Amino acid sequence: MRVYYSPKHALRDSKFELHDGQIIEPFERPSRMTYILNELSKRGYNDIVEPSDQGLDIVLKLHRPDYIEFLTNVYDEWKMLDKGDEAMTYIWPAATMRNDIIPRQIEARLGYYSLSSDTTITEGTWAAALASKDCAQAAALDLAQNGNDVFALCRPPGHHASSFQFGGYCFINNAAVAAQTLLDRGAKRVSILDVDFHHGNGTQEIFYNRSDVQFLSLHGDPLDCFPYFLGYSGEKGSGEGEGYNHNYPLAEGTHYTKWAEALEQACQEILAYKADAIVISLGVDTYEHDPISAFKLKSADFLDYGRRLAKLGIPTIFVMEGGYAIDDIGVNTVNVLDGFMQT
Ligand code: 7XA
Ligand code: ZN
Repeated sequence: MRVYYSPKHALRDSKFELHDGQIIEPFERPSRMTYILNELSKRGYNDIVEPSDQGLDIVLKLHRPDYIEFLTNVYDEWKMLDKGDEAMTYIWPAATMRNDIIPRQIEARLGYYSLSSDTTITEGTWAAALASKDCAQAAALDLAQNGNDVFALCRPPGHHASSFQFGGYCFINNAAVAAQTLLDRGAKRVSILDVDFHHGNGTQEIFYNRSDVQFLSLHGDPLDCFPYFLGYSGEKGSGEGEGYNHNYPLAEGTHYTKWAEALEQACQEILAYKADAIVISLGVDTYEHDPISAFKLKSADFLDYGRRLAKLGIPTIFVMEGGYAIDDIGVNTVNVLDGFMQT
C-alpha cells in the first residue's frame, strides 16, 4: 500500500494546549508521525511519496473562502499586533449573542472561526495544514487513477474542521478533501467512515445536505465526550442529504465486541449505499491506553477491524486523524493497514 506523507507536518509544532485548566504540551505533536513512520518501515511499507502542492480548488468547494483567507493571514496579523508566540481563542459567539457578524478585532475573529481553545495557531501551522491536505488529495488522485488502496498519513488531522471553523487540532478537513477529489474524478457515491474516538463534526457539517457523500461515525457519546455539541444518533442529514448521515455514539468504556457491532451496522449501510469508494477517517485514539479518550480497544483489535474493512471489497483511502498513546500509535495504525492488506 502506498503512503502519502509530507515532512512539512513538522512545521506545526505548538507548545501550548489548554487542557484541564492548565497549559500543557499538546497531545497532538510532531513525534506522532515518527512512531508511525518507524512502524511502517519495520513492516515493509516503503512506498512513501511526498505529494506536490495540489492548490486550493478542492478546499474551496468545502470550506468558505473567508475562512481560508482568515487561516492564511491570521498568524501574520497576530504577530503584527505584538502578541504572544501562538494565537489562542478565548471568546466565542455564545448562543445568547449574535453569530451573524464577523468583528474586526482579531480575538473576536479567532472566536468566530474556531470551535474550541485546544488548538492554537503557530507560525508554521498553515503550511503544515496545506501539506496535510495535499497528502489526502494526492492519495485520492492515486486511487482514482490507478485503483490503488492508499494511506494518507496526514498531520495535522482534519475531521473536526467544518466549513468555517478550526479546532480539535484540525484546520482543513482532509477526509472531505479526499472524498471531493474522488467525486470530481468520476465517483458517484463516496462513504466516509470515521473510526476516530471523537465525532467527526466537521465532516458531518460539510456533507449534511448532500447525498453524494454518506457519512458514518463511531465515537464516544457526545453527552460525555468532545466535541459535545454534535454527533447524536438522531442527526440523519437534511434536504438532499436526509438519510445519508449515520452516528453511532458509544458509552465511555466500550470494549471491542460492542464497538465491532456498531462497525458492522455501519458496514451494512455502506454496502446498501453502494459506495464507489470509501474514505476511512482513521483515528487510533479508540485504544485502551489513549490519554484523552475512553474506549478499550486493544492492539489486536485494530488488525481485526482492518480485516473487516477489507471484506467490503471497495477501494479505500485511509486518512490519519487522532491517536495520542504515542508509544503504541505506530503499532495500532499499521495493524489496521496490515489487517486490511492480509485479506
Ligand atoms: O479526533 N479528535 C481528536 O483526537 C482531538 C480531540 C481534542 C479534544 C480536546 C479536548 N480539550
Ligand atoms: Zn480523536
